[in-house]
Amino acid sequence: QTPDQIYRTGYHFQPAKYWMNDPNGPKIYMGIYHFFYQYNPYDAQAGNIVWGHSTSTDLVNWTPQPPALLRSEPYDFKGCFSGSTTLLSGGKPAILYTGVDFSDNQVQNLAVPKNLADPYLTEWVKSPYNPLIAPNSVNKIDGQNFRDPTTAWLNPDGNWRMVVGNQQNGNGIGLLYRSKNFIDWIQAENPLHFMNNSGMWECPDFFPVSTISQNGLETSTMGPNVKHVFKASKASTDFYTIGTYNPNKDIFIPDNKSLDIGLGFRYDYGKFYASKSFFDSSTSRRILFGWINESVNNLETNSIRGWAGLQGIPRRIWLHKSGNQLLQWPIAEIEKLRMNPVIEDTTVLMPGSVREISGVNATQADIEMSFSAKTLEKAEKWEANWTNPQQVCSIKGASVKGGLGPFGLLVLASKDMQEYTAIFFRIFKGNNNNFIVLMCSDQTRSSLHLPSSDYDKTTYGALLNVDPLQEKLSLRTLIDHSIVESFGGEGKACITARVYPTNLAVDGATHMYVFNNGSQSVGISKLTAWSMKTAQIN
Ligand code: DQQ
Repeated sequence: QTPDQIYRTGYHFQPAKYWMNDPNGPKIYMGIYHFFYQYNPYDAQAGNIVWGHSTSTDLVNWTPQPPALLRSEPYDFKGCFSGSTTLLSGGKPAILYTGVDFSDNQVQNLAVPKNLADPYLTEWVKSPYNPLIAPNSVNKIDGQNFRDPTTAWLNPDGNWRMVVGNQQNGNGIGLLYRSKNFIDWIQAENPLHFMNNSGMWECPDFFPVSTISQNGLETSTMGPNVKHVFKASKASTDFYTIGTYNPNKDIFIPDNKSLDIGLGFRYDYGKFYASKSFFDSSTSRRILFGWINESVNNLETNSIRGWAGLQGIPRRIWLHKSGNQLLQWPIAEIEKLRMNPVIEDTTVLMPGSVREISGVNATQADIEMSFSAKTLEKAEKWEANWTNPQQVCSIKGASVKGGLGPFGLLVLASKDMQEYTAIFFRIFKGNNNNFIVLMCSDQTRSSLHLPSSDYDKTTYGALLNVDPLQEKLSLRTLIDHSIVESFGGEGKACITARVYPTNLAVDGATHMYVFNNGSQSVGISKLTAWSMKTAQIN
C-alpha cells in the first residue's frame, strides 16, 4: 500500500476510483438495493458529473454498475446533478434529476429504466420530453439556483408532488410542483417551505415518519399518526425540521419555529452533506445516506490519492418518542462485519485516567459503550453566553481538565498519545438545576503531520437531550481508517469526522483508549469493541 492508500476505507461506500459527492436516488427494486451517486468518471476532483451506480443485496457489499446517467444531451451536457427516484404505479422506478444545460442553466429531467425486467436496472433512458421544467421569463426562476428534485409523493387528489431546491434574494426555498403524468409539472403558487436569509437550499428531502412506531413509512403515506420531515442542505450542513403536512392546502408547518431549517437539528454535527433517504419496503425502514467529504483543501492531494469522497454508513432513521427529533442508527446489516469482540465488564474511570482497549484492529472497528455518573456534583457551570456547542467544544477540548468530563474515547491514536481523535462528553449544570450534556469530536490532535492550512481540523459539538440522572449516556463509534463516525445518546446526535493519522502507516501502531479528564469518576458499563471485516465494495 502506498502511504496515500492507507486512508482508503474498509467498509464505507466509495467507487473504485475518482471523485464522488452526493448520494442520489437510493431505492430497492425487485429485492435489489440501488445506490446512485454524483461521480466524476475522469478525475478525483469535482467536475464532469454523472450518476454513478452500484447495487447490493445487503447495503454493505456493493457491485459496480455502469453509470446510470451520462452527460449526453443539450439539457444535461454540463452535468447530471443530484436528484431522486420515485416508484410510480406498479412499482416502476423513475429518476428525476437536474441537468446543467449548454447555457449553464439548471433544468429538471426524467429518466426511466430501459428494461423493467432487469433487477439491476443497468440502462436508463432519458425522456423525450426533457427538460421537464426549465427557468424562463415567465417563472423567473434563477437558473443557477434551481436543482435537486425530491422523491415525489402521491397526493390524495391523485396528483404527484415534488420539491426542487431554490434560492430567491438570499432566501432558501423548496419550490413545490404538481403533476398528473410525471411529465407535465406545474409550479404551485406557494413553495412547500422556505426560510428568509437562509441561502440556497440544496438537496431537499421530504418524507413522513410514524408517531407510534419505529418503522419507516412509504413516501406517500399521510393521515393519523404521521408527521413529516423537511430537510435542506446548506452551508455544508444538513438541517431538518419536523412538522405537519396538510395535503389539501399543500402546506408544511414546522411544529416549532425555533427548530426550523438552519436553527434546529442537524443530521450530523460534523461532515455529512446532501443526504437522501428512502423507504426500504423489504424491511419497513427509512434509511439515510449522506456524503462525507475530504478534510483536505489541497486539490493535488486528491489527485495523488486518486479518489475523494465517501458515503456514511447507511442510517436507519425514525422519530424519537418525544416527537421532537429523529434518531439515527447504523443499519443492523453492518454488524455482520463485526468480529473478535473485546468485552469489558463494568468499570470505573477514575479522574485523570486513560486505559487502552487492546485486542482490536484499531484502524477498522466498531465500539459501543455507555457511561454513568453516580453524582453530578462536580459538573461545571454552563455559561449563559455559550450559545454554540461547537464553540464550547473548541474552548474545552479533550485535553482540558474538567469537572464531570471530558470522558470518552481516543481513537486512531498513536502509542504515545501525541496524536488522536477524541470523541467525548461533558456534563454541565444549567441555570435551572438542569443538566446540559455536550458531545464533542476534537480533531485538533489528528492528522499531525498535515498542516492546518490545508486540512480542516475543526472541532465539532452538539447538545444531547439526555438526562444523565435518569439515563445512561451511550456512545457508538465506527472507525474506518480516515473516518470516525459517532452516534451519541442512542442516536440523538451524530458527529462524523475525517482525519488522516500519521501513525496509520505503521502496522499495529494505531491504538484506542478510553479516558476521563474530569475530576469526578464515571462508570463505564457494557463496553464492546469489534474489529470490522472489510466489505466488498465496488
Ligand atoms: N451537488 C450537486 C448539486 C447539489 C450539490 C452537484 C450538493 O446538484 O446541489 O454535484 O452537494
